[in-house]
Amino acid sequence: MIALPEPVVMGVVNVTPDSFSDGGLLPDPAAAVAHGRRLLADGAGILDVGGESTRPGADAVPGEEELARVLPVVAALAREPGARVSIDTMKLAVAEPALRAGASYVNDVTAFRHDPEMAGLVADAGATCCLMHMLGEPRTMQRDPRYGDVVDEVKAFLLDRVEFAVAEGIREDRIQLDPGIGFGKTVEHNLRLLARVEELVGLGFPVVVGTSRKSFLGRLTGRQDPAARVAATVATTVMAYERGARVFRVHDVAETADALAVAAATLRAHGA
Ligand code: HH2
Repeated sequence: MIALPEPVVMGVVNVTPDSFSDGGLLPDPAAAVAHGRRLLADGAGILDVGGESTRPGADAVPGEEELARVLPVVAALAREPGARVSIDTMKLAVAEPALRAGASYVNDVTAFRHDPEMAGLVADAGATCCLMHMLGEPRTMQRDPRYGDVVDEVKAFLLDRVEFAVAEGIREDRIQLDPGIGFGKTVEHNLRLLARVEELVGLGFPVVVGTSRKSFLGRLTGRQDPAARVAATVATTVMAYERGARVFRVHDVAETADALAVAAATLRAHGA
């Protein structure tokens, strides 16, 4: 058995009125900062601050508004001891001030396709980035998504984006990859990507997985309320960790951190 790296929990801090599972819960920067602090105490290694929902059908948010939502939160959380802050944005005009305010990770769900200059920005800042697969764009991505072999197509896409990122000057050890669970995928596509996550791990970059509370888990369990999908989220997280995924983007940090601690200890015992 290969030794698995320590798992990292990326806690979601959505400063949005309309996110699919927690929109409007953090109405002002103070509430968002308090939430971020709680997630740190619960075991988050990275805090992912976002100001624009990417749920299917979501409307785009103007850059100035997105920036006004996230910047005070990024600045305050980056000052917390031990905090690593990620900016969840596809916009250069948001990522640039966020990096200056202390973020050190850029989570771009378009993998630099929306704003290709983001790659140079990340390279110059020496930040880490997450390159995520998405078929189409948030407004339309869930309209009948089709693939030949979803895993092969996601792999090919991610390798292409790695090539672009490296050509723009980003160091390979600053790149992480994400299959984009729920982004232009049916339930079956999501399950296939999770079942075969080791093929993505085989590309040689840390793999980020974000299943948290997503609708395919509701379809599988019958749970309409996203907040009731925590156990389902934890199940996918532990299985993906065992298959080699490294970073888990979740809303429910305490539950996920506990599950991963037990999973990691069990896997260590197997290798001992
Ligand atoms: N999922 C969401 C947003 N950002 N980033 C990465 N790297 N991977 C993901 O799976 C991912 C992501 C969607 O979740 P959430 O932030 O809760 O919802 P919304 O986009 O509605 O704000």
